[in-house]
Amino acid sequence: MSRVVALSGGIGGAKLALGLARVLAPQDLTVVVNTGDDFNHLGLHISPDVDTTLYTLAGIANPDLGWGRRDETWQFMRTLGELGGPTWFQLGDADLALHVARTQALANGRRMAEVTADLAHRLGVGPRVLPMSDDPVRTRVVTSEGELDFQHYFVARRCEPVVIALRYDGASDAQPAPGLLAALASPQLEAVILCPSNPWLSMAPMLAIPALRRALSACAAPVVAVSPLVGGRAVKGPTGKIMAELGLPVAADQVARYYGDLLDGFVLDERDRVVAPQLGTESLITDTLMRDLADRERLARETLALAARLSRQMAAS
Ligand code: FO1
Repeated sequence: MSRVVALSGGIGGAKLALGLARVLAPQDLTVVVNTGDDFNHLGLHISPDVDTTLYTLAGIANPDLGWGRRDETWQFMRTLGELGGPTWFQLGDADLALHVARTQALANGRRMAEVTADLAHRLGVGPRVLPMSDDPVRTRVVTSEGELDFQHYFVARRCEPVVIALRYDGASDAQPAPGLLAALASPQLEAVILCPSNPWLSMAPMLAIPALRRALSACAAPVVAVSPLVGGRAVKGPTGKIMAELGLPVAADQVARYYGDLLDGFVLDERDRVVAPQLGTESLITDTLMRDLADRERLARETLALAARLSRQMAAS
């Protein structure tokens, strides 16, 4: 059973997942990934956060885009455009092969967790990568222009519409992926890390799965979140914009407040130290910007050290 379970969504989360993968033995880490961004496009089942995580852990992620593969070619997309097909969602040639392989496996009745494990193995990814559920959950964005499915909001509309509310369709009926509840209840578990992903877009779909949220609440190991904001702003993506549109102050303590009583600890960026007193939980103040691999490993080590400190406190209390 894993010593560490990390919950991760998009690009920011995958960076810390890589840091954790480099400081832990493969068998000691399980990365649980959001699938609320999944959608069917061109007849393919596309699972962006899973693929970003797989590519990042495999060392083949596109360093510029943050999604898709490095050294990609675009013959398929170019030709599809010439044939009048939709090009708003860019699919590289090698990335396309993964979507076809996954779609084929799912069509043959294999479940998401099993397909993901097989892809991880073929890509040489050591840690276990688990989708949050085998069941469909879809993030829906209620905006001033009506309700949009996630990729239309995020990619087609570049997050411009004003967000009124977010929904996670299917979450209330979804079950955690096979093995996930056992991992969270395991006596070997030493820490649960909520990676620095957008809480409302990438973490919320996972926390909206009732049995998963209950298991996190009941977890004997410390649950530590890493702030996705630096200096009161998102490093990348719409976290700040969404917080403001939801009427929340764009400040790191609002993230800790959002996770609420799930948290035993919070890793706060030193540029946000002013909000530390409002966190309402144990915290570590450090440089959370992950500029390079060394930063990813350092932040992973510091986050695990906070969890270890909390474990000692919990054992002593
Ligand atoms: N994001 C974009 O902004 N534009 C794209 O064309 C795009 C294509 C794409 C293809 C595969 C994939 O796994 C991710 C892709 N993404 C694209 C990113 C994706 O929308 C986001 O990474 C997640 O859904 C949110 O983190």
